[in-house]
Amino acid sequence: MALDSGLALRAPRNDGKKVSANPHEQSVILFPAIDLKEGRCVRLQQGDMARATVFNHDPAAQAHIFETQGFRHLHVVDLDGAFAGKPMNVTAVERILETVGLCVQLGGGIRDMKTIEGWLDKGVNRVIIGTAAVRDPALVKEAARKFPKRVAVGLDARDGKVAVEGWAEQSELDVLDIARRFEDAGVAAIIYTDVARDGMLKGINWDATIALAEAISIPVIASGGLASIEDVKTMIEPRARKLEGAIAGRALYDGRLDAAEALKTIRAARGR
Ligand code: AMZ
Repeated sequence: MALDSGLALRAPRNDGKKVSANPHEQSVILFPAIDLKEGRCVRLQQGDMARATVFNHDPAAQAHIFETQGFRHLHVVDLDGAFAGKPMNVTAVERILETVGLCVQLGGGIRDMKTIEGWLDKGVNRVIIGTAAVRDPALVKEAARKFPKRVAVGLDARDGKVAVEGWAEQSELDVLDIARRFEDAGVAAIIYTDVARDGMLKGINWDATIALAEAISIPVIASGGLASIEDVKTMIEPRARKLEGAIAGRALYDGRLDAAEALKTIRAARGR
């Protein structure tokens, strides 16, 4: 199949949500996370590959567990890809896509148009671009133009400054400055991760995340440290109304966050 035409790409999966012109009318989304390292499903602490805990040797089986629990979305990160600058866990991602019908957003090592098109064509709903959003913003803008609603930007911050290359490199650039670059570019979401909290179960950095969401018009997804049902309750508070949702990793794997309770809490807030 020709990869140079957006029209040739497979249509995105239906995420089962009513499409609204006003994103704030939509309910928040809890994204369970699968981080891939050497074909396995792991969780890191503060992004450190040396502090990896393997939670499942079969990422597709893990994706199936999340689907069975009632999730409709899935956040997948190719960790080796984020460090290498190119996709590394291709087979594992393909198996996930074949196994579940979830709406998959994928990041890690997506740094050029060919890779973006390749993943979208394979059935990824939304690609996440981190390092290239800092180094090559024109790529993000072009991709967002070509694939509306299917390109998200991942901004991973230490003390408000964006980290890149698997978080091994620290830039001097402010999260807000970078986010503003994409204000009118048609980017679907900004996924904001507090690196210091990631995998630490200390709770999401709500103040920083909400401040970012209030400062820009792009929907923001909170990530890093989601610890318990309390974070899910914060997600549905009025002060978090501009958030698209949040990502849950370790808390789901170690049972601190019960999937059924979390989804019930969100559904109740939605009023059905
Ligand atoms: O945990 C890490 N060290 C890490 C991580 N989770 N490093 C990068 N990432 C994720 C980002 C984003 O989703 O949160 O990888 C994606 C960015 O990859 P890239 O290759 O575009 O910078």
